[in-house]
Amino acid sequence: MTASPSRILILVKPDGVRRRLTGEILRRIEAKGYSLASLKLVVPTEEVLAAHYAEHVERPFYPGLVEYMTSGSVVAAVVEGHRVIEGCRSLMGATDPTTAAPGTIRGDLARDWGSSAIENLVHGSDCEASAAREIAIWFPELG
Ligand code: IDP
Repeated sequence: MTASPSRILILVKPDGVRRRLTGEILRRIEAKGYSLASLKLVVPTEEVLAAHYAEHVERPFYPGLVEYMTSGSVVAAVVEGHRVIEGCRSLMGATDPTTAAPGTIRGDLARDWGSSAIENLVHGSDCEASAAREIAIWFPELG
């Protein structure tokens, strides 16, 4: 018997949508073998971001992060598959795109533009608990 698939919340951030990389980012995730379960285009509110980035609200870079994340549309997706969190985190690469490994989404497609928030194209939940929490924030209709 196969274990039930894990889920992850993926966001193509505003720089990814603006640079027309949504298809490329989702293509890499699908090409790896994971499945899209839900998908939508949204302009996030500050309330959604405060919930999503609750661990960062007190950090000095938070105002810049909100400015970045509300600068345009975001594509939100629920992606499924066995060990999908590890798999997508590996595809995404490290937070800092300057040093993210070549071959990863951030390493291949993102760079530092000198802005106050690190623009790195994509978000992916870092563990099962975060994924459940973030999916409930971005897709309350699935609850
Ligand atoms: P992750 O997205 O790789 O999981 P987190 O540490 O959860 O990284 O940070 C969330 C997001 O906040 C990052 O993807 C990046 O856009 C931004 N960020 C993180 N650290 C900094 C920083 O030191 N300066 C500016 N922006 C940051």
